[in-house]
Amino acid sequence: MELQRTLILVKPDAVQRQIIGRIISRFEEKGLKIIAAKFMQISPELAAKHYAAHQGKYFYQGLVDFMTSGPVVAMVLQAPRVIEMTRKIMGATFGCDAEGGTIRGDYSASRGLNIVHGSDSPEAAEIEINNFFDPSEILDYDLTINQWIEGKD
Ligand code: DAT
Ligand code: MG
Repeated sequence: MELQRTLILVKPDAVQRQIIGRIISRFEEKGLKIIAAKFMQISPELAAKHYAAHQGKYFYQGLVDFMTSGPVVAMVLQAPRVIEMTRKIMGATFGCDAEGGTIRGDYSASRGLNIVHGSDSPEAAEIEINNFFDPSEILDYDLTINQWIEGKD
């Protein structure tokens, strides 16, 4: 199957709550391959690019303020259908609505402070990954356990 990539951000609320490891573990435990990762501060310019689709909405300024309020962990994950899988693992947008068993359902009781970002389409993923990572930071190594995760179909 065709490989997909997605941009995942462990948001400032998760960093402050010291649950970075637990959030990354949700994706690792699923068997998804991390091909880039860094601890970084999002600038107002980068936040504006990343959330360009939400510019003008009532929550936009609060969202940018939140995302630039402290460091995040940015990652690129790669697998067939990784966007669909990560969106399911993350859960509904608002933590207060998200199902138990999802990251947001288990860790967020808020609307906007929802722990994690994941791209919502292949087109968005390509733009978002380019916004956050230089191609030299993406490492497409061989994960030998993949034969036991993806199978042959
Ligand atoms: P998602 O993060 O599930 O892709 P989104 O792209 O629609 O959701 O929105 C981006 C972020 O903005 C989301 O994670 C939380 C915040 N947000 C969205 N809609 C909001 C609203 N109505 N009120 C407050 N924050 C909102
Ligand atoms: Mg989104």
